[in-house]
Amino acid sequence: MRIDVITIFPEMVIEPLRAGLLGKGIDKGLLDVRVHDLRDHGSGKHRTVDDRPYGGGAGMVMRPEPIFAAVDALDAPNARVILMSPRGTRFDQRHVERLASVEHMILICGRYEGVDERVVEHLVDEELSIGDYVLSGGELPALVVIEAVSRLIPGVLGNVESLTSESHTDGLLEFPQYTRPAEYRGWSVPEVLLSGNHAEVARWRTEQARSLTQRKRPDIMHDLVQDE
Ligand code: JF5
Repeated sequence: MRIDVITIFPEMVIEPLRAGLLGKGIDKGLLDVRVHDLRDHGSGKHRTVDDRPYGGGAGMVMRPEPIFAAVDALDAPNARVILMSPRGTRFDQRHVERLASVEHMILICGRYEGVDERVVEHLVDEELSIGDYVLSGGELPALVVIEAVSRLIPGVLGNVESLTSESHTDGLLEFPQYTRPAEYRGWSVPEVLLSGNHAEVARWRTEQARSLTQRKRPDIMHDLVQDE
């Protein structure tokens, strides 16, 4: 998989990519992430990428020319062009699974008050939001997309087993986990987990996952029942 990121803060994206299993996956060549400075396509001495909004108002808007030029320079007519933006559709594990089979994606990180609408209309295939809160730019959202998608690339995750039982893969939250000691400050690990009865353990975990999801994320539970 190839991912190109277009941003005015390349260092904000490059550094976090080096950490952990994602960094190892990149080192191994399992995915190819390239980060590009939008200012390379900016205008004038200050390599300007924004301008004042037509119609007036506070703040600045990202100009179309640098963004189109940055995407054109990648010479990738078949790549999926994604804009990280608070007005996009909410990014969830279904998006992750779909994007995991995309060969090449280009992530554009918005900044300022927004992006010229012609970029959205004529360049972008998809707008994604990671949630309903205000951020200064799409850089952290782009990292969220990269991390979530790269985990599904074979070999990026060390332990394949941990993938299959993970939260949100079967739609339920993960059951509670415990490790040693069996008693800590008087708080005991549930007896069943020490029993060695694997069938009992499996039953307990399934029930815990269901009740936890019902209690903490009734919205997910509702979606699951709808899909059945
Ligand atoms: C942003 C204009 C982008 O990209 C985001 C975002 C994604 N999910 N939630 C927020 O915000 C940054 C700001 C202004 C485009």
